[in-house]
Amino acid sequence: MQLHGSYTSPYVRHCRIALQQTGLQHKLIDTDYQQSMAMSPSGKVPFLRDGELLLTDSSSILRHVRERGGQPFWPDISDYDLYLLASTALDSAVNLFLLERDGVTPATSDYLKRQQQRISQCLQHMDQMMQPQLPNLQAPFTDGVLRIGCFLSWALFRKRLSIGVHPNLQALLQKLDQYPLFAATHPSISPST
Ligand SMILES: N[C@@H](CCC(=O)N[C@@H](CS)C(=O)NCC(=O)O)C(=O)O
Repeated sequence: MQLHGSYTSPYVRHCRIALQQTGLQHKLIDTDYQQSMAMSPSGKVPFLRDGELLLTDSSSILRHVRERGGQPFWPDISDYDLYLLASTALDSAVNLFLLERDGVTPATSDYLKRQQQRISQCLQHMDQMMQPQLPNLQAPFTDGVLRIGCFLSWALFRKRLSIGVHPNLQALLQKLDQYPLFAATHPSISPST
């Protein structure tokens, strides 16, 4: 299997962790925006090639990897919802980040203000949802928890949020940071560093 992506992408990170957890043979191919636009219809990373199969989204990649690895894929509906909520917040945060690079900010767009509000509300909800689960959180972690962790870690790396106001999410990230597969895929770590 060939996973195309960048070392900083939180979506790619989640797929890399799942691939490591299953022990399936794979190769990560560093792919930039220009290459992904030419090689995948969505023009986004990650995308995965497995023989003839092309998968263009981290969700289908995760399902494929878990199924091939004989691991359960979202057996719990609340965990699935957390995964989707974290992905919604992450999509909005990446969107704001990339637009800001082009000089477009919420100051001039009501839609982008809504994106900001969406991220805050998702964070608040995830923080509440995590409180009762915290004592039982342990490796290898669910896909919902891994997605929240990949989102938070990326957002902190890019200085998109301060986590102090979300103590349960902070505790979740601390636990994940002690998990070797999570720690080894931090966005600051690329093959050249
Ligand atoms: N729904 C996609 C989102 C992937 C995504 O947004 N990837 C970003 C990198 S972190 C990207 O390639 N963005 C390129 C662009 O928006 O032009 C997934 O889950 O794989």
